[in-house]
Amino acid sequence: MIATAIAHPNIALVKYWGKREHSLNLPAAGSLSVTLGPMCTRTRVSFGVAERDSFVLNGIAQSEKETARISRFLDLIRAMAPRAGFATVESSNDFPTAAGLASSSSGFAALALAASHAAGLDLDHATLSVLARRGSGSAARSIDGGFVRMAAGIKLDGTDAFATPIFGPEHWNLHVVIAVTTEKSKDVPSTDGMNLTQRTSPYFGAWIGTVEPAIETASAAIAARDFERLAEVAEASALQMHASAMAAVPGVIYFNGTTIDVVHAVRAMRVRDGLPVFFTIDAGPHVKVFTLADSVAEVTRRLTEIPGVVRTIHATPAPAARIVERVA
Ligand code: 2P0
Repeated sequence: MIATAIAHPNIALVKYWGKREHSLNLPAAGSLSVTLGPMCTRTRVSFGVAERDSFVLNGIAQSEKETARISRFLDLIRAMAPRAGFATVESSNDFPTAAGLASSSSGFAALALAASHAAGLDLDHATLSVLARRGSGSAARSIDGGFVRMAAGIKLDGTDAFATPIFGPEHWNLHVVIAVTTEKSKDVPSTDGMNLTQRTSPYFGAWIGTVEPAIETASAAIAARDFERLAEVAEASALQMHASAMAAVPGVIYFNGTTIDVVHAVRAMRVRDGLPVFFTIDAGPHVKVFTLADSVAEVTRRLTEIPGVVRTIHATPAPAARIVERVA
């Protein structure tokens, strides 16, 4: 069987940074995100036609190391569908990896959906989100569209650590302008950065304590379409996450000089000029700037003028991951 799935990346408004268990990839706390398009990952999986797993990304056959990560993930599918043999996986992102949009989020969401369908499995929503989480924590959230809440869960087997959509993409016409501050890919992979933070940062416990209250505040702000309230809680979550990472030994610093310049420019736009705008920053130097429809052109113009901003990418809330081709 062959199946092709599409999934969109997501950006967290309340961040995930730390694990309560490593082998099942269980988050230490919840998170809250918005799934964004039009950018997406498209992944085609066929089982049973090859003598080993193969993985082609953006037209390029991937190394043994990259393919091994995919094989370990496919083993989870094969454990549920023993008749599924080796797989051929072809995936493409229609956005650059260096854009700072977590390609692992859309990547493992698309792979979980395509591979489970190709193996003849019809998994329920929670099981699919749990499966995507095994590939990458943020991928659990890209199974859903719109505004999404991820639960940390308390069970040892991780069956309660999955994402749930809280509002569809149509609920709030938020816009995101990503200020790309370098074309280089990041130095410290997020898994390594969060593990080092958890092991060595004296602020890690304090960071974890901020997460659940921030999720409650952000959910209420999204429900009420209260931009100012969301701005406050989202900027705080991003800075608190980075503060805990910077306090690791050695400190994990994802910002470059332009990152800081963009942060100050966003603050000036909001406080001095009254524009609806706030920032968030992930495990890389780019700044994701949220705004509303009427201000997209002005915000984009101002971000583009900042020295060091290489280009901008525009995104809006997008739908859930979906199957687009199925061949028996
Ligand atoms: C997030 N990030 O909530 C946070 C904020 C980056 C900064 O989720 O170890 O690639 O594979 O579960 O999902 C990136 O981490 O980590 C991430 P793993 P993942 O979006």
